[in-house]
Amino acid sequence: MSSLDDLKKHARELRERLEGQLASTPDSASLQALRDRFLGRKSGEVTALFKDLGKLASEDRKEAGEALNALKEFSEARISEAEAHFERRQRESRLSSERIDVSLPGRARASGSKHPLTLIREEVEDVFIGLGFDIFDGPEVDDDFHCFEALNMPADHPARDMQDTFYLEGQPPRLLRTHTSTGQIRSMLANENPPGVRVLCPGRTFRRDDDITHSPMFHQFEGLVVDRGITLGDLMGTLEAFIHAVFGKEYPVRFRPSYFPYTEPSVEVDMGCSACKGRKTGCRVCKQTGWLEILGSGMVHPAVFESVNARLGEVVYDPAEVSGFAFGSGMERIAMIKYGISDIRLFYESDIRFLEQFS
Ligand code: 2NL
Repeated sequence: MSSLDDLKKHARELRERLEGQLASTPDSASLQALRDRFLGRKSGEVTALFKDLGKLASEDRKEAGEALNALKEFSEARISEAEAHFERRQRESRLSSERIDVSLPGRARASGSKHPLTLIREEVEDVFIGLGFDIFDGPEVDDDFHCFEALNMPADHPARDMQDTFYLEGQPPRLLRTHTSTGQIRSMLANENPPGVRVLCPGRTFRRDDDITHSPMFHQFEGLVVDRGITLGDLMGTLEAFIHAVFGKEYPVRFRPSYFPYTEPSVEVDMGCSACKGRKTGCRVCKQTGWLEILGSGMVHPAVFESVNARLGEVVYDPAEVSGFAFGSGMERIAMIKYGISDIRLFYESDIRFLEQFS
Protein backbone atom coordinates (compact mmCIF):
# COMPACT_ATOMS: atom_id res chain seq x y z
CA MET A 1 0.00 0.00 0.00
CA SER A 2 1.46 3.37 -1.03
CA SER A 3 1.42 6.17 1.39
CA LEU A 4 0.18 9.67 1.00
CA ASP A 5 3.68 10.98 1.58
CA ASP A 6 5.14 8.76 -1.13
CA LEU A 7 2.60 10.02 -3.60
CA LYS A 8 3.17 13.65 -2.67
CA LYS A 9 6.90 13.16 -2.96
CA HIS A 10 6.48 11.56 -6.34
CA ALA A 11 4.28 14.46 -7.42
CA ARG A 12 6.94 16.99 -6.33
CA GLU A 13 9.61 15.07 -8.24
CA LEU A 14 7.49 15.00 -11.34
CA ARG A 15 6.88 18.71 -11.03
CA GLU A 16 10.62 19.42 -10.74
CA ARG A 17 11.44 17.11 -13.63
CA LEU A 18 8.83 18.85 -15.76
CA GLU A 19 10.33 22.26 -14.97
CA GLY A 20 13.81 21.00 -15.84
CA GLN A 21 12.76 19.39 -19.09
CA LEU A 22 10.64 22.36 -20.12
CA ALA A 23 13.70 24.58 -19.79
CA SER A 24 15.63 22.40 -22.25
CA THR A 25 12.84 21.76 -24.78
CA PRO A 26 14.02 23.27 -28.05
CA ASP A 27 10.89 23.23 -30.22
CA SER A 28 7.21 22.41 -30.41
CA ALA A 29 7.81 18.84 -31.64
CA SER A 30 9.82 17.95 -28.52
CA LEU A 31 7.24 19.80 -26.45
CA GLN A 32 4.56 17.50 -27.85
CA ALA A 33 6.71 14.49 -26.88
CA LEU A 34 7.11 15.95 -23.40
CA ARG A 35 3.35 16.42 -23.07
CA ASP A 36 2.84 12.74 -24.02
CA ARG A 37 5.41 11.65 -21.45
CA PHE A 38 3.72 13.51 -18.61
CA LEU A 39 0.06 13.86 -19.52
CA GLY A 40 -0.46 11.17 -22.19
CA ARG A 41 -3.75 9.30 -21.66
CA LYS A 42 -2.18 5.86 -21.71
CA SER A 43 1.35 6.15 -20.43
CA GLY A 44 1.75 9.68 -19.10
CA GLU A 45 3.52 9.72 -15.75
CA VAL A 46 1.02 12.16 -14.17
CA THR A 47 -1.84 10.09 -15.53
CA ALA A 48 -0.23 7.02 -13.96
CA LEU A 49 -0.19 8.65 -10.53
CA PHE A 50 -3.96 9.02 -10.63
CA LYS A 51 -4.18 5.26 -10.92
CA ASP A 52 -2.32 4.97 -7.57
CA LEU A 53 -5.11 6.91 -5.82
CA GLY A 54 -7.07 3.72 -5.41
CA LYS A 55 -4.24 2.14 -3.48
CA LEU A 56 -4.37 4.85 -0.76
CA ALA A 57 -6.25 4.71 2.47
CA SER A 58 -9.65 6.27 1.93
CA GLU A 59 -9.01 9.14 4.37
CA ASP A 60 -5.93 10.20 2.37
CA ARG A 61 -7.59 10.19 -1.02
CA LYS A 62 -9.10 13.67 -0.91
CA GLU A 63 -5.79 15.37 -0.12
CA ALA A 64 -3.88 13.19 -2.59
CA GLY A 65 -6.51 13.89 -5.27
CA GLU A 66 -6.16 17.62 -4.69
CA ALA A 67 -2.39 17.38 -4.92
CA LEU A 68 -2.55 15.39 -8.16
CA ASN A 69 -5.13 17.73 -9.68
CA ALA A 70 -2.90 20.64 -8.78
CA LEU A 71 0.05 18.87 -10.45
CA LYS A 72 -2.02 18.13 -13.57
CA GLU A 73 -3.28 21.69 -13.86
CA PHE A 74 0.16 23.06 -13.25
CA SER A 75 1.65 20.76 -15.92
CA GLU A 76 -1.01 21.66 -18.44
CA ALA A 77 -0.59 25.35 -17.80
CA ARG A 78 3.22 25.24 -18.11
CA ILE A 79 3.11 23.17 -21.28
CA SER A 80 0.48 25.43 -22.86
CA GLU A 81 2.55 28.41 -21.93
CA ALA A 82 5.63 26.88 -23.58
CA GLU A 83 3.50 26.01 -26.60
CA ALA A 84 2.31 29.61 -26.90
CA HIS A 85 5.91 30.71 -26.63
CA PHE A 86 6.96 28.47 -29.53
CA GLU A 87 4.01 29.60 -31.62
CA ARG A 88 4.91 33.24 -31.01
CA ARG A 89 8.53 32.57 -31.87
CA GLN A 90 7.59 30.75 -35.10
CA ARG A 91 5.23 33.54 -36.11
CA GLU A 92 7.87 36.15 -35.49
CA SER A 93 10.44 34.31 -37.57
CA ARG A 94 7.94 33.88 -40.42
CA LEU A 95 7.02 37.53 -40.25
CA SER A 96 10.62 38.59 -40.50
CA SER A 97 11.62 36.09 -43.20
CA GLU A 98 8.54 36.78 -45.29
CA ARG A 99 8.66 40.48 -44.87
CA ILE A 100 8.29 42.48 -48.07
CA ASP A 101 10.34 45.62 -48.28
CA VAL A 102 7.89 47.87 -50.09
CA SER A 103 10.54 50.54 -50.37
CA LEU A 104 12.76 48.35 -52.62
CA PRO A 105 12.77 49.45 -56.25
CA GLY A 106 10.82 47.02 -58.49
CA ARG A 107 12.49 44.57 -60.81
CA ALA A 108 11.84 46.03 -64.26
CA ARG A 109 10.85 43.53 -66.92
CA ALA A 110 12.66 44.11 -70.20
CA SER A 111 10.05 45.12 -72.71
CA GLY A 112 10.25 44.33 -76.39
CA SER A 113 9.80 46.77 -79.21
CA LYS A 114 8.47 46.71 -82.72
CA HIS A 115 10.81 45.78 -85.54
CA PRO A 116 11.73 48.81 -87.68
CA LEU A 117 10.07 47.18 -90.69
CA THR A 118 6.87 46.79 -88.66
CA LEU A 119 7.04 50.45 -87.64
CA ILE A 120 7.45 51.48 -91.28
CA ARG A 121 4.67 49.18 -92.47
CA GLU A 122 2.28 50.61 -89.88
CA GLU A 123 3.24 54.15 -90.80
CA VAL A 124 2.85 53.53 -94.54
CA GLU A 125 -0.51 51.83 -93.92
CA ASP A 126 -1.69 54.76 -91.77
CA VAL A 127 -0.81 57.31 -94.45
CA PHE A 128 -2.71 55.44 -97.17
CA ILE A 129 -5.66 54.64 -94.90
CA GLY A 130 -5.82 58.40 -94.32
CA LEU A 131 -6.00 58.83 -98.11
CA GLY A 132 -8.95 56.43 -98.33
CA PHE A 133 -7.15 53.21 -99.27
CA ASP A 134 -8.04 49.71 -98.03
CA ILE A 135 -5.28 47.34 -96.93
CA PHE A 136 -5.40 44.15 -99.00
CA ASP A 137 -3.52 41.03 -97.94
CA GLY A 138 -2.86 38.57 -100.76
CA PRO A 139 -1.26 35.10 -100.55
CA GLU A 140 2.54 34.71 -100.54
CA VAL A 141 2.24 31.53 -102.58
CA ASP A 142 0.55 32.42 -105.85
CA ASP A 143 0.54 31.41 -109.51
CA ASP A 144 1.86 32.51 -112.84
CA PHE A 145 -1.29 34.34 -113.85
CA HIS A 146 -1.48 36.68 -110.84
CA CYS A 147 2.28 37.24 -110.65
CA PHE A 148 3.23 37.66 -114.32
CA GLU A 149 0.60 36.96 -116.98
CA ALA A 150 -1.91 39.54 -115.74
CA LEU A 151 0.87 42.10 -115.38
CA ASN A 152 1.80 42.09 -119.04
CA MET A 153 4.80 39.84 -118.47
CA PRO A 154 4.32 37.00 -120.98
CA ALA A 155 5.97 33.57 -120.85
CA ASP A 156 9.27 34.75 -122.32
CA HIS A 157 9.66 37.64 -119.87
CA PRO A 158 13.03 37.52 -118.01
CA ALA A 159 11.38 38.02 -114.62
CA ARG A 160 9.78 34.59 -115.04
CA ASP A 161 13.15 32.87 -115.31
CA MET A 162 13.94 30.07 -112.82
CA GLN A 163 16.97 32.18 -111.88
CA ASP A 164 14.78 34.97 -110.57
CA THR A 165 11.72 33.28 -109.12
CA PHE A 166 11.17 30.49 -106.56
CA TYR A 167 8.91 27.89 -108.17
CA LEU A 168 7.26 25.23 -106.02
CA GLU A 169 7.24 21.57 -107.03
CA GLY A 170 4.02 19.91 -108.08
CA GLN A 171 0.93 20.71 -110.11
CA PRO A 172 -0.67 23.13 -110.67
CA PRO A 173 2.51 25.21 -110.91
CA ARG A 174 2.89 27.61 -108.01
CA LEU A 175 5.50 30.19 -107.03
CA LEU A 176 6.49 32.59 -104.25
CA ARG A 177 5.26 36.03 -105.31
CA THR A 178 8.09 38.24 -106.59
CA HIS A 179 6.08 41.40 -105.90
CA THR A 180 2.84 42.28 -104.14
CA SER A 181 1.16 43.20 -107.47
CA THR A 182 -0.50 39.79 -107.19
CA GLY A 183 -2.61 41.34 -104.43
CA GLN A 184 -3.73 44.23 -106.63
CA ILE A 185 -4.72 41.86 -109.44
CA ARG A 186 -6.71 39.83 -106.90
CA SER A 187 -8.36 42.96 -105.51
CA MET A 188 -9.52 43.92 -109.02
CA LEU A 189 -10.85 40.41 -109.59
CA ALA A 190 -12.66 40.31 -106.24
CA ASN A 191 -13.92 43.91 -106.40
CA GLU A 192 -17.44 44.19 -104.98
CA ASN A 193 -17.80 47.78 -106.07
CA PRO A 194 -16.37 48.04 -109.61
CA PRO A 195 -14.75 49.79 -111.29
CA GLY A 196 -13.39 51.78 -108.30
CA VAL A 197 -10.32 50.37 -106.53
CA ARG A 198 -8.14 51.95 -103.84
CA VAL A 199 -5.90 49.36 -102.22
CA LEU A 200 -2.53 49.12 -100.55
CA CYS A 201 -0.85 45.71 -100.55
CA PRO A 202 2.02 45.42 -98.07
CA GLY A 203 3.81 42.12 -97.57
CA ARG A 204 6.71 39.75 -98.02
CA THR A 205 8.06 39.05 -101.46
CA PHE A 206 10.67 36.54 -102.64
CA ARG A 207 13.39 36.47 -105.27
CA ARG A 208 16.38 34.23 -105.92
CA ASP A 209 18.86 36.90 -104.83
CA ASP A 210 21.28 36.60 -101.96
CA ASP A 211 24.30 38.87 -101.71
CA ILE A 212 25.46 41.92 -99.78
CA THR A 213 22.69 44.14 -101.06
CA HIS A 214 19.99 41.53 -101.81
CA SER A 215 17.96 39.25 -99.58
CA PRO A 216 15.83 36.33 -100.90
CA MET A 217 12.95 37.74 -98.86
CA PHE A 218 12.09 41.40 -98.56
CA HIS A 219 9.08 43.58 -97.87
CA GLN A 220 7.19 45.58 -100.42
CA PHE A 221 4.15 47.72 -100.54
CA GLU A 222 2.25 48.43 -103.69
CA GLY A 223 -0.80 50.53 -104.24
CA LEU A 224 -3.45 50.69 -106.93
CA VAL A 225 -6.10 53.26 -107.69
CA VAL A 226 -8.62 52.60 -110.46
CA ASP A 227 -11.70 54.55 -111.45
CA ARG A 228 -13.17 56.73 -114.17
CA GLY A 229 -11.00 59.78 -114.78
CA ILE A 230 -7.89 58.86 -112.78
CA THR A 231 -4.92 60.84 -114.13
CA LEU A 232 -1.16 61.21 -113.81
CA GLY A 233 -1.96 64.28 -111.70
CA ASP A 234 -3.66 62.01 -109.13
CA LEU A 235 -0.56 59.83 -109.10
CA MET A 236 1.72 62.82 -108.54
CA GLY A 237 -0.41 64.40 -105.81
CA THR A 238 -0.90 61.10 -103.96
CA LEU A 239 2.75 60.10 -103.99
CA GLU A 240 3.99 63.57 -103.03
CA ALA A 241 1.53 63.55 -100.09
CA PHE A 242 2.88 60.12 -99.08
CA ILE A 243 6.52 61.23 -99.15
CA HIS A 244 5.75 64.42 -97.24
CA ALA A 245 3.78 62.49 -94.60
CA VAL A 246 6.56 59.96 -93.96
CA PHE A 247 9.69 62.13 -94.34
CA GLY A 248 8.49 65.72 -93.86
CA LYS A 249 7.21 68.51 -96.05
CA GLU A 250 10.66 70.07 -96.42
CA TYR A 251 11.74 67.48 -98.99
CA PRO A 252 11.35 68.27 -102.67
CA VAL A 253 9.79 65.52 -104.81
CA ARG A 254 10.51 64.93 -108.51
CA PHE A 255 9.12 62.58 -111.16
CA ARG A 256 11.24 60.99 -113.92
CA PRO A 257 10.18 58.87 -116.88
CA SER A 258 10.92 55.17 -116.51
CA TYR A 259 9.78 51.75 -117.73
CA PHE A 260 7.71 48.93 -116.23
CA PRO A 261 5.85 46.32 -118.29
CA TYR A 262 2.63 46.91 -116.34
CA THR A 263 2.47 50.72 -116.51
CA GLU A 264 2.46 53.26 -119.34
CA PRO A 265 3.71 55.88 -118.86
CA SER A 266 6.00 54.76 -116.04
CA VAL A 267 7.35 57.18 -113.52
CA GLU A 268 10.21 57.02 -111.02
CA VAL A 269 9.63 59.13 -107.89
CA ASP A 270 12.59 60.76 -106.10
CA MET A 271 12.90 62.92 -103.01
CA GLY A 272 15.70 65.30 -102.01
CA CYS A 273 18.57 63.44 -100.31
CA SER A 274 17.96 63.22 -96.56
CA ALA A 275 21.69 62.79 -95.84
CA CYS A 276 23.07 65.91 -97.59
CA LYS A 277 19.75 67.78 -97.88
CA GLY A 278 20.16 67.90 -101.66
CA ARG A 279 23.52 69.69 -101.51
CA LYS A 280 25.30 66.79 -103.28
CA THR A 281 28.57 67.72 -101.55
CA GLY A 282 30.50 64.46 -101.46
CA CYS A 283 27.37 62.53 -100.44
CA ARG A 284 27.65 58.74 -100.82
CA VAL A 285 24.00 58.13 -99.95
CA CYS A 286 22.70 59.88 -103.10
CA LYS A 287 25.86 59.29 -105.14
CA GLN A 288 26.30 63.03 -105.57
CA THR A 289 22.95 63.43 -107.30
CA GLY A 290 21.12 65.17 -104.44
CA TRP A 291 18.14 62.77 -104.98
CA LEU A 292 16.98 59.45 -103.55
CA GLU A 293 14.75 57.06 -105.49
CA ILE A 294 11.69 56.29 -103.35
CA LEU A 295 9.01 54.71 -105.54
CA GLY A 296 8.33 53.23 -108.95
CA SER A 297 4.94 54.06 -110.39
CA GLY A 298 2.89 54.64 -113.50
CA MET A 299 -0.49 54.61 -115.15
CA VAL A 300 -1.89 51.08 -115.31
CA HIS A 301 -1.13 49.53 -118.72
CA PRO A 302 -4.32 48.76 -120.70
CA ALA A 303 -3.03 45.19 -121.16
CA VAL A 304 -3.39 44.70 -117.36
CA PHE A 305 -7.08 45.68 -117.50
CA GLU A 306 -7.56 43.39 -120.52
CA SER A 307 -6.11 40.38 -118.67
CA VAL A 308 -8.34 41.01 -115.66
CA ASN A 309 -11.39 41.41 -117.92
CA ALA A 310 -10.49 38.17 -119.74
CA ARG A 311 -10.26 36.31 -116.44
CA LEU A 312 -13.58 37.79 -115.29
CA GLY A 313 -15.19 36.94 -118.66
CA GLU A 314 -16.69 40.39 -118.66
CA VAL A 315 -15.45 43.92 -119.46
CA VAL A 316 -15.46 45.34 -115.93
CA TYR A 317 -12.44 47.60 -116.45
CA ASP A 318 -12.87 49.03 -119.98
CA PRO A 319 -9.58 50.81 -120.78
CA ALA A 320 -11.61 53.31 -122.80
CA GLU A 321 -13.64 54.18 -119.68
CA VAL A 322 -11.44 53.61 -116.66
CA SER A 323 -7.84 54.39 -115.88
CA GLY A 324 -5.63 53.96 -112.88
CA PHE A 325 -2.26 54.46 -111.33
CA ALA A 326 -0.08 52.05 -109.43
CA PHE A 327 3.09 52.34 -107.41
CA GLY A 328 5.49 50.19 -105.49
CA SER A 329 8.46 50.38 -103.16
CA GLY A 330 10.39 48.41 -100.55
CA MET A 331 9.80 48.73 -96.80
CA GLU A 332 13.53 48.17 -96.28
CA ARG A 333 14.39 51.09 -98.53
CA ILE A 334 11.95 53.47 -96.79
CA ALA A 335 13.23 52.34 -93.37
CA MET A 336 16.91 52.73 -94.38
CA ILE A 337 16.33 56.28 -95.60
CA LYS A 338 14.09 57.30 -92.70
CA TYR A 339 16.31 55.86 -89.95
CA GLY A 340 19.70 56.31 -91.69
CA ILE A 341 20.46 52.55 -91.84
CA SER A 342 23.29 51.69 -94.24
CA ASP A 343 23.22 47.86 -94.28
CA ILE A 344 20.06 45.94 -95.29
CA ARG A 345 21.25 42.79 -93.44
CA LEU A 346 20.66 44.49 -90.08
CA PHE A 347 16.92 43.96 -90.59
CA TYR A 348 17.25 40.17 -90.63
CA GLU A 349 19.95 39.50 -88.01
CA SER A 350 17.82 39.97 -84.86
CA ASP A 351 20.71 41.80 -83.15
CA ILE A 352 19.15 43.27 -80.01
CA ARG A 353 21.59 46.22 -80.06
CA PHE A 354 20.14 47.23 -83.41
CA LEU A 355 16.51 46.45 -82.64
CA GLU A 356 16.34 48.18 -79.23
CA GLN A 357 17.13 51.51 -80.88
CA PHE A 358 13.59 51.53 -82.22
CA SER A 359 11.77 51.12 -78.91
C1 2NL B 1 8.97 49.27 -107.79
C2 2NL B 1 7.94 49.63 -108.75
C3 2NL B 1 5.67 49.33 -109.30
C4 2NL B 1 3.46 48.75 -109.95
C5 2NL B 1 4.56 48.56 -109.15
C6 2NL B 1 1.34 47.73 -110.60
C7 2NL B 1 0.35 46.87 -110.18
C8 2NL B 1 -0.70 46.66 -111.02
C9 2NL B 1 -0.80 47.28 -112.19
C10 2NL B 1 0.22 48.14 -112.55
CL1 2NL B 1 -1.91 45.56 -110.55
N1 2NL B 1 1.27 48.35 -111.75
N2 2NL B 1 2.38 47.92 -109.76
C11 2NL B 1 3.51 49.75 -110.92
C12 2NL B 1 4.65 50.51 -111.04
C13 2NL B 1 5.75 50.30 -110.25
O1 2NL B 1 6.71 49.05 -108.45
O2 2NL B 1 10.05 49.81 -107.86
N3 2NL B 1 8.70 48.36 -106.87
C14 2NL B 1 9.61 47.96 -105.87
